[in-house]
Amino acid sequence: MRLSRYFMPVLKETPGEAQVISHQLMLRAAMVRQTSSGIYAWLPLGKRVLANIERIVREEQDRAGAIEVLMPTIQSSDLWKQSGRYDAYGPEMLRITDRHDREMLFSPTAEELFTAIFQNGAKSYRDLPRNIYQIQWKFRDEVRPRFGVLRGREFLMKDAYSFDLDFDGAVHSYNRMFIAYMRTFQRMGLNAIPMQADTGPIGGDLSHEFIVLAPTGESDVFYHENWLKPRDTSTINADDRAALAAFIDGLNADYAATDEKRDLAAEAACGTALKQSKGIEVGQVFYFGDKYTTPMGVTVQGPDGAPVTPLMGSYGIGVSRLVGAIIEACHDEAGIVWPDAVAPFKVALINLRADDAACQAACDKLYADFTAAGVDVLYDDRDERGGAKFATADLIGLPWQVIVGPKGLAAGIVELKRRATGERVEVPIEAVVGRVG
Ligand code: 5CA
Repeated sequence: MRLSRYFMPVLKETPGEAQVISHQLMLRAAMVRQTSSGIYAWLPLGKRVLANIERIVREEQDRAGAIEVLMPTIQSSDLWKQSGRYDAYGPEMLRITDRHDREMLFSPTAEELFTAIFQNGAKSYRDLPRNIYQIQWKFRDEVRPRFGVLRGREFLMKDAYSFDLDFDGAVHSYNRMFIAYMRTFQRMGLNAIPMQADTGPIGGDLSHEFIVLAPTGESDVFYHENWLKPRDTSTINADDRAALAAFIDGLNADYAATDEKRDLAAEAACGTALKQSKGIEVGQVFYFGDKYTTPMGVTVQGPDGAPVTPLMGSYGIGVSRLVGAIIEACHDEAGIVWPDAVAPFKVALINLRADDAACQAACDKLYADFTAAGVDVLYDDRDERGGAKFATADLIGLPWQVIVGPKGLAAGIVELKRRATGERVEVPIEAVVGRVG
């Protein structure tokens, strides 16, 4: 993409409305604009990051055996009355009346709808276990939307729902999602710690929140310092029930709990290894058995012909919240420092002298070569001072900067800068695509 033809209205000043660094940087880097309280328009750069996060979430869900669907955002109130949540959900639910005076709502979560769709398609024990998910916008009329996309009213969520025949199967489904979450967040460069958590309006008796430590986080969390080291999940075979359960038990042996679930005896046992900090909840997994299937009358025919009530779990990831959470974890004074896996482009190609024919020709060729090699490049071909281009490149935080100026070019050299370390090396112009590709 040529910057001269892109839509990236970066801001020089930090907008006064933004209190936390991720929100400030997302506004300055032209990733989002607020259109109403807690509701955001995603500009091109933000949209690309969102799509990268979505892709990683989708790949790990698919790998864990979950099946993607897409449900509507607007739902009828009928199912919610059946489950008993229509009144219980309270003012966070955005209620809408259609022209025929029917009560509708904008989905804040989708247990009821997934349960109904599943009921409609699953008849026998052979149709279980299944885990069905979507990546879809949700709306919660939060009392205090704040910190940009970290607590929005409209936000993008991955929500998955598992259906099992028995408790052991349901725990295995929970464990599969647990390990998929560890892998998902690790791929984004995050250390998200699974913590025992309260279940709130979703319900149930078993739940973990996945928390990224950050001073700006809204959750107070308590954990054993072992959690500060990332865990290797690469060798776990998620199809092996016993091995997976043993691995997760091993992880949970290290204490980690949110404020509501503190265990003072377990904390005392941690001694000086106990840590306390703030964190951002990027995902949550729940097991709630028949909380929805029983009131909604869902059964399938069991192996012996008798009806069985499926047991359920649900599993959420805050896809749009992750954009902010990653920036909270990955930035410096100059701007964002994207982990490679989610960066909106891999390379910023900076022409220091747009008015110099040789520089322009060399940059045009590099742009074509990167593109041909399948590397996403944002080419700063604007007629601007070098200083302004460097500042923009640092602000938007692409992993690599390729800097082309007349002096180096005369010697066949360009500069390659790694954004994360600031390290700069001189590279022969014909070698640079291979160095980052
Ligand atoms: N149905 C369940 C799981 S599918 C559910 O709704 N879980 S949740 O309430 O924990 O939400 C899932 C994830 O969405 C959270 O972990 C959080 O990362 C994200 N999320 C929740 N509320 C907001 C919000 N107001 N703004 C941005 N992200 C949010």
